[in-house]
Amino acid sequence: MAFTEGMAHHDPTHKLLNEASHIWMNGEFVEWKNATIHILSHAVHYGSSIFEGIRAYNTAKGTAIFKLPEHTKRFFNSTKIYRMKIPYTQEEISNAIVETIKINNLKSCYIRPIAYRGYHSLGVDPSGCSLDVAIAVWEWGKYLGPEALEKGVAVRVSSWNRIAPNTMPATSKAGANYMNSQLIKMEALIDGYVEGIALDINGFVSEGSAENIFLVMDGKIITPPQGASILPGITRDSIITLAKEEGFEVKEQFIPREFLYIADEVFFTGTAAEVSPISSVDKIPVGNGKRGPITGILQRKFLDIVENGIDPHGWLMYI
Ligand code: PPE
Repeated sequence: MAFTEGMAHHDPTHKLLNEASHIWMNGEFVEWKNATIHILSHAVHYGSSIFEGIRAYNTAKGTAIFKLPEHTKRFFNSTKIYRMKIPYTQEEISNAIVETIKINNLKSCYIRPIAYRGYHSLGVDPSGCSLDVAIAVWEWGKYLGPEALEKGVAVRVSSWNRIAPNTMPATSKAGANYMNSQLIKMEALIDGYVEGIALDINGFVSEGSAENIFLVMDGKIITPPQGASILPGITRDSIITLAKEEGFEVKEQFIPREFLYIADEVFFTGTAAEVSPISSVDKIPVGNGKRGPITGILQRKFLDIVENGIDPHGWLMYI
């Protein structure tokens, strides 16, 4: 019996990739099926890859990428932490992303830039290995299921902690971090939940396997600080800005686990997950178990930008 049995059943997003036509690899477009690497590439053995997740939306005013400069910046920061040098400028990568969307003729898509240590020698020491870069795009639906944004998702607190600050840097979006995420996600799915919430090494709320988390308590919004082993989420940043503009108090603070059970509203943010309400934590309903009013307001604000192109901040880049 496969130890992953039951996951496909519970995971509403479990389906094959929607293949697009071309992938950008080291400056050239190759056909989707030919975008391969050698099995002895360093990244395959030691997790030495860095990636980004970006979305382009088919807004009412045309196709636009959400916060491209911020994602590109984080991509470069993530590599710098690991002493990796991307052999392109941020501008070249941004341009390549735009070109990749164009050549694939997609109106909306998920964008996956990845930098990885390539084929040279094996052994932990990566010196000598190339740093290869690829950019893929594909159509990706609602990450936590078709009804997640409206109805919310049932989550559990993971028995796995998030990576500790002195083990692997959470600020870097490294492929290797997602081994921890996979443990969190698989455990949740096998137990019938849609997602897991990891606590940090000190027992405070950290984040989901691939989402940041927010709580609403007595009209105030709180979210874990950078020190709680979170990825500095770009959607998280956007939601903090939007919430403050709406007049809400937003505090970044360490959050004890039990706040998840007594909060009026809890929601996830992420590029893939967007703004997704959490309906229950460990089977304890959040509020009345439905999307809360403040989550609703912030979700609407976010969707107004990416769907309707109402973009006073200039977060969209039309292509
Ligand atoms: N935390 C983690 C661990 C994380 O992976 C993401 C994004 C976030 C927070 C939210 O960050 P941001 O997208 O900048 O708002 N996760 C990406 C990968 C998902 C995947 O399954 O792959 C994403 O949402 O694109």
